[in-house]
Amino acid sequence: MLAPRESRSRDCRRLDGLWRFRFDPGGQGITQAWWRGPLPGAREMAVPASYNDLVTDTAEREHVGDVWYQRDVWVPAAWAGRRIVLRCDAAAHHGTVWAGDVQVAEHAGGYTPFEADVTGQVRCGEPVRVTIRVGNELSMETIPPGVVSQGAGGRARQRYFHDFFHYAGLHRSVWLYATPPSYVADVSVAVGFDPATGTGEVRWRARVAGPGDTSARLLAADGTLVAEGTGTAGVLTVPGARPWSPDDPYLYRLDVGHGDDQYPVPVGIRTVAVAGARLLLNGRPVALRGFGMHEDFTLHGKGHDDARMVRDFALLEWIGANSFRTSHYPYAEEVLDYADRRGLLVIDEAPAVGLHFSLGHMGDHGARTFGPGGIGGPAAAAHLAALRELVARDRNHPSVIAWSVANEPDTAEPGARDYFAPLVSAVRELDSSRPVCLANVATAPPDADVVTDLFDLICVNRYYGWYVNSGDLDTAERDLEAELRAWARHGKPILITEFGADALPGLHALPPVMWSEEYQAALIEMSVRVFRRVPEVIGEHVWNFADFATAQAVHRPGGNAKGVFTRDRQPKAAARLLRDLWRAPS
Ligand code: GCB
Repeated sequence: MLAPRESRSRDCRRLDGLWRFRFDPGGQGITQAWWRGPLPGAREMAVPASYNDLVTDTAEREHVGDVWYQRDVWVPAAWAGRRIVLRCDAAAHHGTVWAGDVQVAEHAGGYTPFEADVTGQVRCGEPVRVTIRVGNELSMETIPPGVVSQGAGGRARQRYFHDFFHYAGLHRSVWLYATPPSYVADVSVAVGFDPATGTGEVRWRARVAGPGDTSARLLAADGTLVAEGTGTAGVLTVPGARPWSPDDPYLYRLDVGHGDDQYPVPVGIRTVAVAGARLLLNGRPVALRGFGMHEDFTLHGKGHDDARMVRDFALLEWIGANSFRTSHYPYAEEVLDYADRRGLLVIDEAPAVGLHFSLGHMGDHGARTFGPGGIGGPAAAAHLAALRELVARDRNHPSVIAWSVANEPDTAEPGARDYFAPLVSAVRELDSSRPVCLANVATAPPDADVVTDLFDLICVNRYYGWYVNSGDLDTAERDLEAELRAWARHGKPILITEFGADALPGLHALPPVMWSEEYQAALIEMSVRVFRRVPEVIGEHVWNFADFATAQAVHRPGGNAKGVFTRDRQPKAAARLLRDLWRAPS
């Protein structure tokens, strides 16, 4: 689905700001048709933002069920005769949208956009009432999964198996935008680059609607025309192409035209491939340095925030990182646009997290994940839909170098193979140009895991020195190396997608002990030393970039403290260590 972008033919209005808002603990909104008039008993709520940390009442912060957002929007008179679209970038985790009295869209999944043509429901020059119902209930049929139960006072409680707070609300912008009646509906771009000749290739395929001619024009960053073609699909050759890379994130622009419509797609010409145990970018081995991150910030929760994003990228540059994983869900499109421009390499992850019901602190010891009563067909269908939407949304971003289909599912269970094999094939069919991976969990080591051969990269999350060998970095060093050498037998590149330790900012200890800033730094230093000894290891992503909110738990003081930056984005001791390691000339 195309992101809203301004062009000579398109007008976009972000509907950010204060909306009328109401909790719906009794689920009356539907029976009382709250969309038919001004939302009864409404207060105001900020969009985009999670609502959870903006309220002062526990039952509201931890509310399970629907909330309602509403506002009146003026439809510009100048939009008469145009196609008008209402789009929601993210309704976490289930959204239903009405324009006036008419339901125009419904969507499951909290991290991908959806939209509706509302031309027939609005009058130009008049306001339209936009109402959005947002639900946050998880089940065994949703991705991620969760369980709702009845607590004291008849209040619903929700339990989930992932280690980040289940924020909810309108986390990203809502838009009203206009295009000509004949328009570009979708564009997919595939690029090629031959390092030997310096020739680039840009293949485009457009879906269009309405009468008109279709064309594609590739422009250099300074606006000069590089190549052009006509029709809904074609190949443009770019002799002497300037390839996109972290050192030089050069972007061309592909203007796709149809009738009077014009849609601009930023294009980076680059290739990604796996060759033996190497990951190649533009034909050259690349080593990944960076983090698993979260969309998480004080007050905003998971609400997209440009200011936070700019700070995060400034810190990534400061510390010498070249990559990150969108753990554990697709991030806002603004983040990928920015990564394209800043030259960050992104592992783009589906929101499939917590598919491991027996995992220590998150689940019930011994519980099965895949099969009756657990994850089965409906969850697989939701997972497939999430993957389709992920690839459809993000495939044109040069920054995206791999798809991660899930984080830490129980891949030691035999049922995991039947579950994942079709999903991996589907992703490959949707996009054959990027490696596919899955972040492996510690309970599925090389001799127990049943899915690794399905993937191009071996991604492992490991906590030697923290959850195992707690406080004993010497034994941790031995055991980490032994396990990585076992994974190396697959002959594939290994990326450590998580390693790290909690550190309470300001807690110091000499010699280092767990929870101190020094211990976190020492564990990271030890781990990196091991990674450098195993040639198949092509990258390291520390868990986590910054401290983040989680569900309340005895081992989560104020949330997860594995950030090398605090939640307000100031460095802990480990940040300085990483800066020295990653910025040192190699
Ligand atoms: C993991 C998970 C991540 C957690 C982390 C931790 O393995 O993938 O979501 O936050 O461990 O800190 O326990």
